[in-house]
Amino acid sequence: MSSVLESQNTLSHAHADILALRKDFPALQQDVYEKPLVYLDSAASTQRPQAVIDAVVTHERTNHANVHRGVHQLSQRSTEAYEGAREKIRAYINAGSCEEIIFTSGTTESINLVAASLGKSRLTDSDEVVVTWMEHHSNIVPWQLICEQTGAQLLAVPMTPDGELDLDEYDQLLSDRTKIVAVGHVSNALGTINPLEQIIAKARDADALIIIDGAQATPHFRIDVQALDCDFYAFSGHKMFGPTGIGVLYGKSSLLDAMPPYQGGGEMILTVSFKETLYNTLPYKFEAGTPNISGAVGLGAAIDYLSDINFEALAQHESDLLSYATTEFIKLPGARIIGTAKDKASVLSFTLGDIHAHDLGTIVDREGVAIRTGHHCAMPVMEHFQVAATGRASFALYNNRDDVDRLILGLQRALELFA
Ligand code: C6P
Repeated sequence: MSSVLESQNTLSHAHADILALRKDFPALQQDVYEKPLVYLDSAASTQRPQAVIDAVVTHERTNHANVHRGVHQLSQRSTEAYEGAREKIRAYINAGSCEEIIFTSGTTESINLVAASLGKSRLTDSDEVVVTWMEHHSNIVPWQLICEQTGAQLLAVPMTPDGELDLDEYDQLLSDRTKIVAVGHVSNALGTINPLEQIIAKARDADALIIIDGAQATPHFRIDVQALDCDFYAFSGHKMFGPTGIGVLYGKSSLLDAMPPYQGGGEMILTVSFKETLYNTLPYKFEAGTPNISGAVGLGAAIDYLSDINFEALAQHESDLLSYATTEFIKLPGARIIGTAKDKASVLSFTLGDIHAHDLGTIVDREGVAIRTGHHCAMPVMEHFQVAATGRASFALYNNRDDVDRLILGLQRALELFA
């Protein structure tokens, strides 16, 4: 009994620590329209803690030079910082080696890299690629492009009315023609958390490679790529408290080694001649040109920041926010939640009567509350739910119940205006 109490006390202490994190984010300390800013658009991009801002500024002020190219002091410092960030990311997601961590500009580029390189080398017109109706366009269009080029077929797993993947249909779609399964960990438009263990196990049974779009998972969960046993995992720095223009593709080294380069240029080669060009070793084979060095350093600092967080307390905090927001939202007349999966990350996607989502967004913005409105780059999701657009409030570690109250007040204001 006392150990249960002890662990509850530890958790409530850790929860208090989560609530205290808000002060680390300078952008959240400002007013907009003379009201304190409430930022509920973290699924589009999270705010950055001071530690990340400081790391980027320090790098730009004192350590900037190109990486891997110079013998001089600044180039060495810059290379150390850049490679240091790679090692932090490797350790954080438990990848086997730094060869498996490719820096990209973000999730979009990571998926395009796999689709172009793996697709070109592996797909034929008798093969199939399986995605889902829940995907962000970044995990649909790159596959459409490579299927057009190779003649492979693109199939999509449908959703249930709640916005969960229909796993029976997934079973039906898998066959010995399936070469690649590409699926999101968490839906940006619905918040649905997909049962990756089952999805990956079924892909393995079909002998298909599996790539996970983790853009919306990394701000909420600690990822262990070896425990997941996925082949590729893609994510973006700016959705996990790091800078924009930097992201990661994790890939198993045996697969990356066998894949052709994605882009040609400096850094990705060992030797170049008109007779023969030899490509660099991993991960550099996939990092053509001068990379986003301070972006990588900033992402390394975001990883340091996340490493200090108690993820059990964070999960409890975000689940409390989502259930409070859901309870308060459905009291409003005309409230409809889009996406009611059993397992959801802290995303509330909704419509309110006949009020257009863009009007809702504009009105709540005037009340100091930032939400996203539109199709969220997930048009098949909108088609499934037969809506043109939704309003989306997405919560991160720095939000609290007061933020939810301000959102509800803003939505009440919209109802008054449209009454
Ligand atoms: N979703 C949103 O508001 P980039 O732009 O490459 O960092 O991430 C693309 C991307 C890929 N997959 C998922 C699941 C995503 O949510 C996103 C970005 C933002 O929902 C912008 S559309």
